[in-house]
This record gives sequence, structure tokens and C-alpha cells, in this order.
Amino acid sequence: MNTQAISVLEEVKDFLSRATGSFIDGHYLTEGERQTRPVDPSNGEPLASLALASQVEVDHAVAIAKARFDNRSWRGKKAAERERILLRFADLVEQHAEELAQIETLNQGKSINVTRMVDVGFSVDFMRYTAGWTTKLEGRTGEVSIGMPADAQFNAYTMRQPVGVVAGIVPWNFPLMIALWKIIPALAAGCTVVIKPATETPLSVLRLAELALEAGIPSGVFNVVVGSGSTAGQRLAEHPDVRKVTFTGSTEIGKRIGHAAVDHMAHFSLELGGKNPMLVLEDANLDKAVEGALMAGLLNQGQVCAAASRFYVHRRQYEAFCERLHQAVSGMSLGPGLDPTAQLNPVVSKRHQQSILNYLEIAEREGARVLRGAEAPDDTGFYVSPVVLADVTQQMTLAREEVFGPVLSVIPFDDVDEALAMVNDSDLGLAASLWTNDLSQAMRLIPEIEAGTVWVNTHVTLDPNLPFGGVKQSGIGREFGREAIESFTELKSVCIAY
Ligand code: TAP
Repeated sequence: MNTQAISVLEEVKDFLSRATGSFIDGHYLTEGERQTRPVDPSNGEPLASLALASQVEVDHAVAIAKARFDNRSWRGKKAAERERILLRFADLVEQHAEELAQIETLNQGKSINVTRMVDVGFSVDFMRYTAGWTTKLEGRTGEVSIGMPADAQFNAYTMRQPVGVVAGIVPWNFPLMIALWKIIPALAAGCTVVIKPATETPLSVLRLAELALEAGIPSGVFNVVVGSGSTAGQRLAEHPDVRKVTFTGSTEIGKRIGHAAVDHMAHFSLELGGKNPMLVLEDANLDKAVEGALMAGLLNQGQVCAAASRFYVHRRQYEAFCERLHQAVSGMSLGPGLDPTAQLNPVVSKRHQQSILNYLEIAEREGARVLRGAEAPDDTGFYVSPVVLADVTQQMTLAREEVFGPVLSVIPFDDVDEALAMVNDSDLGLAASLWTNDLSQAMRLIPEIEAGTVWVNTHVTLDPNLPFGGVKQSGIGREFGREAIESFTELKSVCIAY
């Protein structure tokens, strides 16, 4: 295969030989058999060899995080000091941007262009924005309206305090970025953290933990356990000393985590899957809608919780829309993520590649019109050729289940209310986009769409200041902004009689 892959930095090679497994209390655990061999999805070759955390090690990580919470080594610092340290952490991530982007691309498979701009670039902006909240947490004062005894005066207010030890369980699609969505607001609120990355993609989070230490975050305040979901993840979710569990991943595991957290009355937030619709109305600008569909459907090979995967297109624009998508995916080049000229890259794992291919077989069996795109370059990497499925109906599996791959399912409609009913005909409700220049129609539809986020004439536009999360089976709670920070706090009410 001809590729124009960039050279791997020496710093990345050093890191890959240095990392040995969980990073707890400021150092790698060196005991335990090295079992996890995260691989490069472009060729299946192992990148490093890591020991998997047992339940004992998870308990150790939580005990350290609890000890650091109890001895106030982080929350006891002045808020301005914590803010400064978090900003220094952001500066270090920026200084090591290329190294982190390469680690992420090698381990996750996506394009170096994306890891530079999104995984690392957006993360630095997110870190700086969120660090600012450290000094802006506040309660409110309240009038006491029925206080007893009647002759007393009262002063009442609320205050926000960190919840305690936070467990973050993160997926493989944006390992570094999603981990930071949990780590930074938790630290801004004064909590201590244990993060469990996905078994397939633990590397970038380990490098983050090293940089956090260098930034001045005290050892044991941010720990990483490298372990399987069924052992390490499950134990974190049910650990009695964990006071908040924040999870991103599948709806099935999210439900289990929610139940485990409720069992010991821990807070939890769940950012789960999506089967996100893009609704293209009769008057939509077709050029913009096609461009938006390609970005929204194919970013990170479609392995994005907010990706668009159901495209409802008005019959007048339908054939042109399908044809334009087909032409675009036919001309795309597939190659390793380290080749900046490759437009599509491997998916994360052999297992996930097989899952997407199974969905394509189902689509053909159920009668969708399969418009194939460019072929994969070889069969050593976990490539999936991009596919446009035309003539999909609402009853087909591909209109209902999250594929998490480069598969765009297009469904025609004649009447906008019929389309709205199909948009809402899903158990999931993470995000949706509406493509139109008709302001009245947009304003009528926005409140009717069952989703945590509705975009108009754009899709997957995230901002640290705009809460993000799902309704229905897409989750509970919000990331980003004031809402996220506050979710890592307990609200205490104070009432003083005088
Ligand atoms: P999940 O199984 O949900 O994995 C996500 C995280 O949860 C990983 O760190 C995983 O660890 C951990 N986990 C697994 N079982 C657990 C348990 N019993 N208790 C606690 N933690 C546990 O997702 P997946 O299998 O990687 O992907 C399956 C599907 O989920 C995808 O095809 C996609 O549809 C969806 N997904 C959604 C998202 C987002 S952003 N919403 C992200 C990834 C996947 P291990 O890695 O060790 O299993």
C-alpha cells in the first residue's frame, strides 16, 4: 500500500515503552502480568504491553483518590491556585499536542488531521474554558419565608461543595477528549478522579496523567486504571467510596452503571448512544446539506455518538442527495490515520469492523439499495468502505440501531410532519439536525424534536459553553458548561437564625 504517513516522534516511542499499566498515585504500577496489547488499527500490530488492573488495584486507586480528597491536598488549595494549575495542564497538553495526536491516531485509528484539530485542539480550548469555572462556583441566597420561631431573624444560603471521588469510564472513540470532559470539570469542582479508559484505547489517557503531574496536580488526585469493563469498570461503578460515576458508552452498559451507582446512592451521569437524524427539508441548500452529511456521518469513520446516521430527505431533493453522497464516498481515499492525505481510516478494532459488516449484510437482506464507496486498501487494517444506503425504510434495522460506522442511511419523505414522526420514532434522542432556510418551519420544529441538542444547518457543532447530553435512552445529565461543573458538586443549604 502506498501511504504518505508521517514519521512517529521519538517522544511517542519513548512513551510506548515506558507505559506499563495503571497510573496510580503518580506512578505506573509495575506488578501484574502485561496482558493488554492495544494495537494499531491500520495494521493490527501491538503498540505497547500493559498490565490489567485487578479489583484489588481498582480498590487501591479509589483508596488513594479518597485519601487525597480527605486530606484536602487538592480541594484545600485556593480556587485561583487550582485554576492556575489546570491552565498550566492545558498549556502542557498544547505543548505536547503533536505527541498526543500521534498517540491517539496510532491507538484509535483516526486521521492525524482530526486528532490534531479535534481530539487535542478542541480539548485544549475545553480545558481552558472549564478551568475558568474553578473560580466561579457559587450558591445563592434565599429568603426564609416560614422560619420558626417567629421572633427570630434568618439568613439562608446555598453552597456548592465537591462530591468526592469521581469515577470516569470512557469509550474508545475519542479516548483523550472524552476523558478530559470528565477529568477537568471534576477537578475544577475540587474532586479527585479515577479514570478507566476502554481496553482498546488506554494510551493517550496515560500520557495525560503524566502531564497532569508535571502541571502540578498532586499525585493521587487524578489516577488511571487500565482494566476490563467487566472487572475494573464494574468495580468502579459499585465502589462505595465513589461518589459520582460519569460514563460515556453504550446504552446497555450505561444502564448497568446507573443501577450500580444507585445501589450506593452515588451521583451518575450517562452519555450514551445516538441514532441521530438529519432532516433535509424541501427548501434546503443541497450543497450545504451534502457537505454537512459527509462531515456529520463520516467524521472518525462514523464512530461518533452525535454522528448523523439517518438522513430524512424531501422527495424533491432525494435522488440528487443520494447520488451526490455516493459520488463523494466513491472518490474518497482510505489509509492509515498517520497519512494526512487519507480521507477515511480504519475503525477501532477487528471486533467493531465485524459488527459494522454484519449490519451491512442485514441492510442488503432487508432490501436497502447499497451504494458502495471506495474500497479498503488492504485486509491487514480494520478498514470498512464507506456506504450509502438508499431507499431505507423506517422499519429497517439500519434506521433503528446505532451502527457506529461509515454508513449513511437515506430515507425519503413527502410531508414534513410525517418526517418529524419518523425522526422521533426512536428510543434514542442524543442530537438531531434540521436543514432549511425557512425560519418559521425551523422555529416550529425545534421544540418538537426529541433530542438533547438540535442543530440547524450544521451538525456535530459542540461548544464547551453549550450543555451536551441526551434524552430518552441516550442518557442522563449534561457535559460542558455550568451544568457539568455543578454536576460534580453537592448542594448544601445553610440556615442561620440570629
Ligand atoms: P461499552 O461496552 O459501553 O464500553 C464503554 C466503556 O465501558 C469501556 O471503557 C468499557 O470497558 C466499559 N465497560 C464495559 N462493560 C462495563 C461494565 N460492565 N461496567 C463498567 N464499565 C464497563 O461500548 P463498546 O462495546 O466499546 O461499544 C459498543 C457500542 O456502544 C458501539 O458500537 C456504539 O454503538 C456504542 N458506543 C457509544 C459511544 C458514545 S460516545 N456514546 C462510545 C463508544 C461506543 P472495556 O473497553 O474494557 O470493555
